[in-house]
Amino acid sequence: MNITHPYVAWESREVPTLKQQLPNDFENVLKKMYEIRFFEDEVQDLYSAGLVRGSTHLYQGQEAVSVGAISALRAEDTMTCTYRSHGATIAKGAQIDACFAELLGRAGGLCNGKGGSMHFTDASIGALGSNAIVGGHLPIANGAALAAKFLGTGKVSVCFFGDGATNIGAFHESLNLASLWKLPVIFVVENNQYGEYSPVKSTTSGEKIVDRALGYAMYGVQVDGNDVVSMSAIVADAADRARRGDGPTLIEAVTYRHSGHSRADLAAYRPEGELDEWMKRDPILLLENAIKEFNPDGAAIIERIKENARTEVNEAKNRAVSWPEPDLSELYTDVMD
Ligand SMILES: Cc1ncc(C[n+]2csc(CCOP(=O)(O)OP(=O)(O)O)c2C)c(N)n1
Ligand SMILES: [Mg+2]
Repeated sequence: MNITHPYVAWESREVPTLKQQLPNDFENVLKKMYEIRFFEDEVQDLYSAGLVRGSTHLYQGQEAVSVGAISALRAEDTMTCTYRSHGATIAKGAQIDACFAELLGRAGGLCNGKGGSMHFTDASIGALGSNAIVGGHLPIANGAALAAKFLGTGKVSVCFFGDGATNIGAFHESLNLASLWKLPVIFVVENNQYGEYSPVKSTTSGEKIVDRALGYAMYGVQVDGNDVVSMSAIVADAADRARRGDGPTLIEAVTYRHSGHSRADLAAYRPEGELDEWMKRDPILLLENAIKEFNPDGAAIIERIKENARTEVNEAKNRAVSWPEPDLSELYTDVMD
């Protein structure tokens, strides 16, 4: 299928890559990616130690998507995401100790320890919520965008969701309305190749998910989600268009989750060698390689940033572990009756 429709004209656009340039602020970008990676590695350990109730969905391998996207946005822009939420929420600027505390059910957590892994939310930084209902947050992203348009704040609403969500009614309803009303939304589908346990090709019609933009007269672009420079450039363009009043964009970020769907899933359904191939394109490795390529002191810079991130994440975990659970008198606060 060869689509040459104007709305997917970006297919032929030159997208900058890590082979050509570093992110402007490459030290901070790398640090954020390490923070997310080390955070998720710690979460795996905390979960195995029985300290995390419920399940968790880890983000290792997808760091460049949210870090790249959010690096192209303004602090006041809003963000919504799925239950695989730790990465996007940290990328948006959440305090890491408060994230650990939320997972551990401690007071001082993002939601006072009452939401857990699948409900990371921090409205003070524009992280408007993580959602366990697949596709459930796309209408919420539209709502944030409608508010921005109505109030004239100039804010953009970025919405991260999985490939599986593109088969849900709320995806289609939200894209339709966002396009019709020219809402300042950026829909970022993180195509990590799998739904819960099924390969995307076994559940999703069409050649590329991004082609679905066409049905809603919306700009769409497929991008290498493991290349933080490409991610950032495409989101910067989408944000410009949104702020100009030209409406939403669908971005398909092609990426891979390194671990199983959730902690109960060993991902035995993956073909042999697939993970190894993707590990060669680990988004952190790609950025490290580019830093070494473009900077004679690259290796030393990388080591310094890595150690800083490791120490900060470790200290944040130790703080959160020492915090108390919410007081019993808090049982009925922050809940709906
Ligand atoms: C409406 C709804 N249907 C089914 C589920 C069960 N479920 C949880 S995660 C998931 C897979 C979603 O895959 P994808 O959108 O690709 O996101 P990923 O987990 O890969 O990030 C499913 C079917 C759910 N939570 N909500
Ligand atoms: Mg998926």
